[in-house]
Amino acid sequence: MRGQADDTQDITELVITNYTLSTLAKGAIKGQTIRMATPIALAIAGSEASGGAGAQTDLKTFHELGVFGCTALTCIVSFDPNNNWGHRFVPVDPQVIADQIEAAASVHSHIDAVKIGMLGTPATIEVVSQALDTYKFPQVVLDPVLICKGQEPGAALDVDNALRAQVLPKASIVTPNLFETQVLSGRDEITSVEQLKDAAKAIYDQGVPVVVAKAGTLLGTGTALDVYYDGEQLEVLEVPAVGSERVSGAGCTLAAAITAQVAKGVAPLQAVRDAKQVVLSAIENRMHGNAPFSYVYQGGASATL
Ligand code: PXL
Repeated sequence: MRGQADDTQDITELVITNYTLSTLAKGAIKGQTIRMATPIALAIAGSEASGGAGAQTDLKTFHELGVFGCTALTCIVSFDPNNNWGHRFVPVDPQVIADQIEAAASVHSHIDAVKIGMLGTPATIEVVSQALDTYKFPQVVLDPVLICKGQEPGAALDVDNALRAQVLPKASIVTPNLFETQVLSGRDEITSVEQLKDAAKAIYDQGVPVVVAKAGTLLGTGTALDVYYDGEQLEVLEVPAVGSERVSGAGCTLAAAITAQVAKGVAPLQAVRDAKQVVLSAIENRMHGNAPFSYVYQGGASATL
């Protein structure tokens, strides 16, 4: 009976593959077989050559969750094996960033959600902020990576201020880690769940509709703990901690998985719950190489051939 033209047919009998709520609403013509558009997510993020973090991680996460991924690279990070694995950081020319966003937004008929990762310089923040105004993407998930190892410490404050002023107000969801939560909320210290909740509310008060303040394992709860706040719901989300060592790319994976889920039309709280499971799996399947840190792998659970 699937897809037969018949005006008694219920919409639930239609063949529906991947969909977003908006395309479902536009395409749902009673009695027709319809193939819904694949959700598309754009990562505006840095390249991290080893593949454990940044745009490479974002793409793998989108793919794992059935979302078509595209990227606009903001910087090139190369870990330095001869200098304590510091980050060699090269910003991409702002015009080239604008060109990439234009290309992605023009090639695709729709972009359902954008993930913003490492921006790194005030000039990059400026051009990304302009692009958000131009393209008005329906969902913007901001992972507010403030600074990376190897950048000038003096540059940190400029990046922090520019991000807060120009990109934070355009985000639909923001996912700061404990340090970033402290900086964005202006709190001196966050050592308890109550303080984390208070800081999440302070960031929400700056105009971000959904705040996911991540403590990870740092509050000593024995879990990976995040606070979710959307102005109404205040939830403490916990999954079992897998060890206590920091795994590179976990934050990128969380924000990318949230992006993929909201691109499909999943509501924010559920998207964050789903994303925590994705991160848990990526950490359980983490890789160990020659560097003194491990790094997430999103494909470990799904490889079958
Ligand atoms: O995990 C934060 C991060 C984000 N983006 C890029 C990175 C890193 C950390 O190394 O290199 C490009």
